[in-house]
Amino acid sequence: MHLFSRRTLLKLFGAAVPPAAFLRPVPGMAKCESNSTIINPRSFPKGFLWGSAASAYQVEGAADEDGRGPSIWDTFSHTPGRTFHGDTGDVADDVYHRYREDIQLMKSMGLMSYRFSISWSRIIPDGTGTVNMKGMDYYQRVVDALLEAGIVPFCTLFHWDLPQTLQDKGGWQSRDTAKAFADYAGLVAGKLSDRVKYFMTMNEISSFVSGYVDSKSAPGLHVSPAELAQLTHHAVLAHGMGVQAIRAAAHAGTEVGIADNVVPTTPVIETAEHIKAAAKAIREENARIFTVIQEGKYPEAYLERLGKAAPRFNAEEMRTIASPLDFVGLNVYTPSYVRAADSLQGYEILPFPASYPRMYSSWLTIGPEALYWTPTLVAEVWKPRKIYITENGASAEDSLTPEGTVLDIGRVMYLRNYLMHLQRAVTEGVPVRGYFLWSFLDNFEWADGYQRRFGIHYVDFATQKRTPKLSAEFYRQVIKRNGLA
Ligand code: PNW
Repeated sequence: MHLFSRRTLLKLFGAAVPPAAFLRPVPGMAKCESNSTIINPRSFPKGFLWGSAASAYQVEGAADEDGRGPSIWDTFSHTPGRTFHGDTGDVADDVYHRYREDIQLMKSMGLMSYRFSISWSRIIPDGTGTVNMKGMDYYQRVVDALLEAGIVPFCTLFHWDLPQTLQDKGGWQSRDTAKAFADYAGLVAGKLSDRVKYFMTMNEISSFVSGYVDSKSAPGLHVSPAELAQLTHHAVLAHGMGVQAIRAAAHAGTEVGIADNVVPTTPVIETAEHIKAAAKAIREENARIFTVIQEGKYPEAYLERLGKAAPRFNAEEMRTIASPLDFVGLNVYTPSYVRAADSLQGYEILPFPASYPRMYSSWLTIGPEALYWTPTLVAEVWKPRKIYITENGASAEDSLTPEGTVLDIGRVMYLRNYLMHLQRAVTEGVPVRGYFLWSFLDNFEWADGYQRRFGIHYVDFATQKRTPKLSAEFYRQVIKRNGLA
């Protein structure tokens, strides 16, 4: 199969140029006016949505309040030895009580959109059955406060915090969990879609299913490859059933998508052969999640590789999994460098050398071009209607200076370079409509606890005081200028 036309390949590899006038910097000035259009070599299209993202368990706290039931992350973080320092999300950023002030802070820096997630067990404490209206009311208040501040809410329905009661019944190993998720998703969409236009079913399926094969995330189990393939199938099925339930319950005009951390295949050198290899790799490497959601079938190579461990499925499930989406959300942090190989597969993913530059998480290797290539290849291979970058950001070992500021120039460096590459993609016509920086506040970084900070606001977890970092000022300027210069 030819993924690229000759013309596209030439565009990508030879003359990867948008209209020359747009690209050419104007000597000595950042901007020049022409026919009343601002030509700025570093700007984004008018209406580009600048946002920030967070998730319920990482920021809310109030773990035991107003009828919330426990989730697998409460259980996991309270199990000795599971998280750094024994940290939990019991209090986190206390956003449950402080959301009004935080939304004011968002407004004051010009943030246009906020991506938050809903804690399933706050709304339905046991995962199925009785609805906890107090939990629902909290999200109603959050949405109202966002709208009042002129901030567009983007709502994720599942960001890893499965109700513990459902885990006790098998969690994602049980197909019933998919049905429970769809019921919950429909319920929330019915309640919020009069004011929330954008819903994402799930965040990073590959990350939360990894909790069934490693000890670093909830539920911290060790299942067989066959069981992993089957439970991952249940998760993508839950996504598809969720899409249908949201559409059935939501007001007209509601847009539905997913936030996925696709394997971000990036050609190691920008030549035609490596670009082609990266395009092949993005389909194959995302076989069990993004590819099946886009195409409604598992690639042959994936099923062959698994052999007897392949998931069981039927045709109707496959149609459900591939329910059409209004947008796709991509979480992009790192590159996976690909080069062409003389093998049946046609490509190989290169390992990172030990000395490769990273941010303050061992997995967070730096490769700004990932924010060009991931949306570019996704657009090329699957042609989604719209793309949002639903997460991008960096961890750092931040500390307050004696003057009480945080000079996180590492994070500023990271963001500036990644955004340059996003701008490159958008300028070439890749349909990216917005960007959500992870994260507005330092927060509970899962098994890494509070040690690895991702916020553009520093949080003193003893006092809950928020202090803007230099990166908050950087981002404020990006938003204000709708670009990098
Ligand atoms: C994402 N990796 O997680 C999540 O969506 C957030 O909840 C999280 O806080 C954020 O990124 C920063 O970590 C990831 O190992 C965690 O490649 C780990 C990886 C990727 C994403």
